[in-house]
Amino acid sequence: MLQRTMLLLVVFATIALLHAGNIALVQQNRGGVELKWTLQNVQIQTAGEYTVVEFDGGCGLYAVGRANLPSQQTFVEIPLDSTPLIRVTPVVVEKVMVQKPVVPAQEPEIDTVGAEKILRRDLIIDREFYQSRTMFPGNVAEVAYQGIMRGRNLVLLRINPIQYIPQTGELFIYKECTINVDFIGGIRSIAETDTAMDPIASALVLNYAPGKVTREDGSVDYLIITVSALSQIADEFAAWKSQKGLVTKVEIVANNPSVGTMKELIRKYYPGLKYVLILADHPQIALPLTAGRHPLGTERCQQLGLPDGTVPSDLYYACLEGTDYYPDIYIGRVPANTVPEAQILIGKIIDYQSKPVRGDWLKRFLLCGEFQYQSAATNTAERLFCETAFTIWNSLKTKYEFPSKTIGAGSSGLGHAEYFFRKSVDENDPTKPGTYRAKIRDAEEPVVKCKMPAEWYPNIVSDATAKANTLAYWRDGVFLVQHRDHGGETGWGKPSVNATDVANLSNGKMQPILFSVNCLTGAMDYSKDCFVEAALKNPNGGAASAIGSTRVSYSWWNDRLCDGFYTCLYGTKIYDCLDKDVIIPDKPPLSRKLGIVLNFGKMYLARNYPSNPWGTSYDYTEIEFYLFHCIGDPEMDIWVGPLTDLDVQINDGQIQVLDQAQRTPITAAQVCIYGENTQIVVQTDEKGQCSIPSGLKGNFTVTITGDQLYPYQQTLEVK
Ligand SMILES: [Ca+2]
Ligand SMILES: [Ca+2]
Repeated sequence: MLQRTMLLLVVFATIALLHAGNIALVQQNRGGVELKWTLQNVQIQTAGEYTVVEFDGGCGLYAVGRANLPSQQTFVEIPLDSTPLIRVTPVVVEKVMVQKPVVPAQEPEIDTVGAEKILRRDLIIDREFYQSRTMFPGNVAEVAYQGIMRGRNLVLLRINPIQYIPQTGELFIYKECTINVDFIGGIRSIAETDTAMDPIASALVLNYAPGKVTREDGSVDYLIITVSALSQIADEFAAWKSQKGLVTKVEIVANNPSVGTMKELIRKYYPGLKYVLILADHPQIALPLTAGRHPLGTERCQQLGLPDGTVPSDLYYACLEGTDYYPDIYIGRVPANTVPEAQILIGKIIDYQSKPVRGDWLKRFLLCGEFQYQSAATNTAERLFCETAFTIWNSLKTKYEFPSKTIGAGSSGLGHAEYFFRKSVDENDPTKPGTYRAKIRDAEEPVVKCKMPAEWYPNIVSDATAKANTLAYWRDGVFLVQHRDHGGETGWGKPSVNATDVANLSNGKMQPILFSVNCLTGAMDYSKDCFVEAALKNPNGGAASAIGSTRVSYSWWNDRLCDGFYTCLYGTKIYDCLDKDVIIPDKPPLSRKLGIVLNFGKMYLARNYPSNPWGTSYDYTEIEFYLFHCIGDPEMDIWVGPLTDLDVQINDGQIQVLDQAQRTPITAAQVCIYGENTQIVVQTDEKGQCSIPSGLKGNFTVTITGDQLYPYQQTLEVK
């Protein structure tokens, strides 16, 4: 029998103090996990006709038309062969009465250029819901989603600590409870997989255990799929990957293979397979349209000039286990139509990885976006674009050089004496979500309760100025381009940099990685080169690889996605998403590999932002998973600063790797000895040393690589 203690406090209040919710792991055994939920306080405010309820780290449920109550989520791993049973034991529950109805969730805003002028959006209210006496959402803890991520059976556990009876205005607030997730029917244990997705699981899974499966020798790490016309370039790329130490295989398919053929081909190599690269543009190898319908629907998609409501996506090929949308491998596409295009695209990727240009361009970070203001308050943000740029700058300002004056704004947004980020509650439109960044909302310095720090104001300039500065800064060399704003197939909203601009950039071999986090700029199936393709196919500049979306994507969701990218690239010790209760263990950088950064961003989004499962088919998180693509090599390390040059000595069967400048040993560098039908991969030890296995004879290539190490390569003759 469970001992149940319930303390029911009745509090009549319309405003309470802040703040935080927290899920903690209490214990785990073979039968399940026990968690403790605590919620210190809840913010309840009246705004216009509505009541807005929030707590730090909480996020609205987005059941469109119904009360947008905050929830919080975490991933719990359960054995592959078990199902979860959730039990909740409440300890402290408080009751609050509210006079005005809790604000109804609306469809989220989209990041498409000009969409506001084209699409009319009526307020959606589910009247039947607001007259109901049924407790909503109904379950204090529930399985929000369940999916398999490469052998890990992940339960997305949602805590709904605020329960609401719409007709009476009663809110029941669960301030403390014990939550058990029992594993029913399983005999296996968790983490029965390899380490390929440990960077993601280690940060996002509450009961994380490292992967413990070792794959068989010879299982393929990296699969390149291409058409026969491009096979020679695929082979050149495979040679580089093999030298680096990945077991790499090229598969040739007939032009425009069926989706089923492609998926079967990939399945042949799973579960050993980690990376897939599709070397061919749409439709030579078509983007699958199997991702279901866009939440906007066919009619509204067509109003925006799109062919229909489909969502073309390579994610379909990465979902190999389960019936879920959690990818099980890292996938990318190099969208070449012809041999010359493939030579440019693959040539840039190999150069980036094998012989990057040294210099200060690796310290220059191009950050740009928009200050989109409210029509009722033109010095206050309507979206989070500018805030997301600020959040990135705030964490990285001491590491890099940033441009100024690259945040574009319309004329009414210019020249104000002070500026504000988006507030948590918009008095002018309480149905629109506010900022989720509690540290911006509450901070005294430098951001005073949503006010931008004064040093940030000068960044806000006209679109023409922002565009000129963005292009000039890019041309002079940057290692990363971060854009968060609106987009269309052939360009950004603000700064209004377009495909022609990036096709003509002359930044030469200083090739950045491009994070184009907006709508449609990665529409590889567009009739011409889309924006991202134009940047990548530029032989004299542009970018080396990118992340971009194939269709219309969502504000707030896209901002969370960016938080995920930077959490992966820099770790929580450096990247602060300014949200007080997105609790991720203190982590160093998790991975710099482009495909891992993308998958991490998506899983981070899934954990921190709910989809919409209440009676509609719209799942905004799912759509974001399908939209965003790695357009380039998923295995490439993103250079995030000047690289460490290596001093390598090879003598008497021993390899010694030192930091050339510091003369200190480099540990955990990957050394690959390749040739004579042999591929040997070893790692340097704490002395920076490793041995060449005895018995080798012939001519080999020695390739030494590692995160932020300048790649080293030499030939080696063993007699
Ligand atoms: Ca899966
Ligand atoms: Ca294309």
